[in-house]
Amino acid sequence: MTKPLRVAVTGAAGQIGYATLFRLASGEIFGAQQPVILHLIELPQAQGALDGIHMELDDCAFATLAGVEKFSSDNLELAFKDVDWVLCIGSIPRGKGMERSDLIRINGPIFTNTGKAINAAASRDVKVLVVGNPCNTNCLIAMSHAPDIPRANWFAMTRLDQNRAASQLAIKAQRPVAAVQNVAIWGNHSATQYPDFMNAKIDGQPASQVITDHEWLKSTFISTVQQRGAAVIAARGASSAASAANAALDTVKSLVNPTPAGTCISAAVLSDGSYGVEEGIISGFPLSSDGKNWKIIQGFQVDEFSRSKIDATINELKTERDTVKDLLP
Ligand code: NAX
Repeated sequence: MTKPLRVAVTGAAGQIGYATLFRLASGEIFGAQQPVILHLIELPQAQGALDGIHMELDDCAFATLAGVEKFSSDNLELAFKDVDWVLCIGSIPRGKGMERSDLIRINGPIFTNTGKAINAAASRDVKVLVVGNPCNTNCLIAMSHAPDIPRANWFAMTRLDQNRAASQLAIKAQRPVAAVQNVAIWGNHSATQYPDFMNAKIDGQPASQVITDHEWLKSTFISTVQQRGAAVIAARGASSAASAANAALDTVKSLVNPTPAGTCISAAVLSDGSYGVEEGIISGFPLSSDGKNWKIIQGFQVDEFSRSKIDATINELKTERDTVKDLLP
């Protein structure tokens, strides 16, 4: 029998965590022949909710679900024992009147502990996807505290931005979203991110040839994607949940399967200096995977307009890194 994969989800009882678990258990992400053991991790006060989720997982009778284990976040070494994947979703969301820098200071220590525990207990080949915001900088903190885990195994989530951008281009071009490919998200998962229409393709043609309203591409398109999270909150009264869970699962699927030629995956990874992005920060790049290893795709066009947008979002990431300097070993 195939050895089960152990997949840990922090914040498992939260709205994104809840929307993630059932699809992880169903066989959709790792395949119908790959058993999965879920490690559900929550704050001590949310353990009751995990019991309910466990019942629901049992009630789905998923053939690929080989086990459910529940853990409190105050014993992370136990929670991460031998795990192959960690989805770091649990964190404190931004409250009213809270600045981004306040959030970094509140959530930063969570990721210090997360990194240390992953380093101590997880599989040596563990892959980590950080969703909890500010996800790029939280990923940097956790990675910095896990010196024994390869740097290539750390990701922060920009896939929701990529999916949002692809949909906006499809709507504008009046084409199905499947016709839109190669959309990169550069920099930070924040309102400074740069959704790159310059290298995007629609039906294999440059998006800027299919969509001739270049003013729309340079202004409305970018700001719509940058502000989409806030627009969902304003309309729904709660932040993106199912779409965020979907994006986390899309990220995992895209990394464990080969990337089709002519397309890219969007995720934030440790910069190696590609495209002039300062080394040592976690930035969104266009990636491709062979199903095991990924690389930053080279050769994307970066003109003066894109350069200024990329520089702005990288500057924000540098500021975030400086805000948490004392949390980086
Ligand atoms: P919820 O508040 O619904 O759920 C968070 C859960 O995490 C709660 O159940 C809480 O008990 C738990 N938690 C808090 N601290 C924890 C810790 N130290 N260990 C384990 N669990 C802990 O938030 P939700 O809507 O699920 O959002 C989760 C995170 O995703 C937030 O930080 C949010 O900002 C971030 N997002 C990131 C996105 C991205 O694209 N990267 C988009 C969606 C989302 O906004």
